Amino acid sequence: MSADRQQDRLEAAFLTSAPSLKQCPRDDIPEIAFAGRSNAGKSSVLNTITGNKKLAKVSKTPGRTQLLNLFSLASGGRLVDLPGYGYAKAGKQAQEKWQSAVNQYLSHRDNLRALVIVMDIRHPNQPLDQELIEWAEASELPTLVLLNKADKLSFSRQKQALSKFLNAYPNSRYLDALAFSALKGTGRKELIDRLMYLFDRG
Ligand SMILES: Nc1nc2c(ncn2[C@@H]2O[C@H](COP(=O)(O)OP(=O)(O)O)[C@@H](O)[C@H]2O)c(=O)[nH]1
Ligand SMILES: [Mg+2]
Repeated sequence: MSADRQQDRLEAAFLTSAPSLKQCPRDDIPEIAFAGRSNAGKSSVLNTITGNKKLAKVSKTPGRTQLLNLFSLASGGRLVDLPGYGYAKAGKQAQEKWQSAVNQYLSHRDNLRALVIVMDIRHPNQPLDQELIEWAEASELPTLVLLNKADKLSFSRQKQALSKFLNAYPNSRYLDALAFSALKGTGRKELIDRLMYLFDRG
């Protein structure tokens, strides 16, 4: 991997979709997983850091939305797009399926290095987000929250939302957050640097 090389986008290619942990490829390459409520902008975030609009198209393919979508980075490492949670129209069964696939992956994937949780900055820290954050903290898994759609708020409101969010977790040692805008590119460079750092520290 290339700690010394500054990157302004992560070159990525679709690797495979897996319905559950069992069908995931061998865990010999470090992975960083992306999670979040449906519509928070997870696909848009992946697009903006990879500079590839086709990536999200892959995860939007009907039937693939309930799958774990894996992308290989040219610089080494993989990004894993986890199925979005909390979609109101998804039935109870679909929600349970999400939970079991995601729980399995998060709990047992040995090459998982970090978690990125995408939230809408206007409605952050919903119950399922909180559950995931508390689980990650207990698991000592580095977690970066993106308060996405920051372009919807003034700069001072963004700062406010960010401190309010972080103040909700005063004792967390593994959590950090950034105001982000997939639309405007806010936080993009910082996210790429942090991902590279998380991969490099192995
Ligand atoms: N204003 C704004 N809209 C965004 C941003 N990111 C995503 N969206 C919009 O939010 C909606 C859901 O985005 P998508 O990436 O499909 O969310 P996903 O379900 O989490 O993958 C789409 O209409 C996007 O265009 C952002 O940073 N700013
Ligand atoms: Mg998506």
